[in-house]
Amino acid sequence: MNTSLYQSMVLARENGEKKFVVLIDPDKVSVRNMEKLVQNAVAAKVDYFFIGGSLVVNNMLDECLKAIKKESDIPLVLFPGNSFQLSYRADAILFLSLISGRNAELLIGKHVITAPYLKMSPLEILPTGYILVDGGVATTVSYMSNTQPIPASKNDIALCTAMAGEMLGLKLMYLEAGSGAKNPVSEAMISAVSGAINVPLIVGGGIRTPEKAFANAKAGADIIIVGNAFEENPDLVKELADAVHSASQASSAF
Ligand code: 1GP
Repeated sequence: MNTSLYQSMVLARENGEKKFVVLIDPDKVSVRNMEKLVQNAVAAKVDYFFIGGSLVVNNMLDECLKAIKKESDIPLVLFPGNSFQLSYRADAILFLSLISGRNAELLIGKHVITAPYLKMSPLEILPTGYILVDGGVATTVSYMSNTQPIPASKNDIALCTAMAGEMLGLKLMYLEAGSGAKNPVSEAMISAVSGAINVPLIVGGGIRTPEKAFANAKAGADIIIVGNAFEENPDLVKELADAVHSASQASSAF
């Protein structure tokens, strides 16, 4: 089984090197905006694209992946909101288990259905503990998953959830305040979770400024993801990518 992308994430965590991800939701992004976003991402040395959304109802996924591949070599990781969002055109897939929730379908049910497809696919599988944290507004993912997020101030619950996920063998943890969150995950929670696990930590939801992206990376996030902010302004990519990369151990302060 291919593990090259995962190895790059583990190595980066070991070396204190921070990674930046641009999230593209094929349903939300216009073709013009996407072209601009991809060009900006290449220029800003973005590390990965994550592709997905809670709905993705049209057949844009394949088209979107094809269009991005034409313009860049940045690895494409599927971030599926449901089990229909699969495509061999990507390089890898976050195999998400919603471990902050108690919805059996999203802990293991959907995985049973998609396992045979994934077994035959060339996609690198990234088993990921998906941890929803209250971001101050009702989010699509909370509604669609029929689960409650972890309260924003309960660092201990987030920490124990991530520890349990790692003990169960999950290879990445994803602290998620939800797309468009009013309050992104706090640095205190990021630091508590990062210090308690040995696997790479992804953090996203509601990050809009280079200062917050930098602070999250310094607090212990290994991979920072931003989506919503670029739908309004694709030109923010460089500022945010530079902020995250400058939080790497060897770099000077932002
Ligand atoms: C959502 O964490 C991602 O799943 C990104 O959130 O769109 O708010 O940047 P934003």
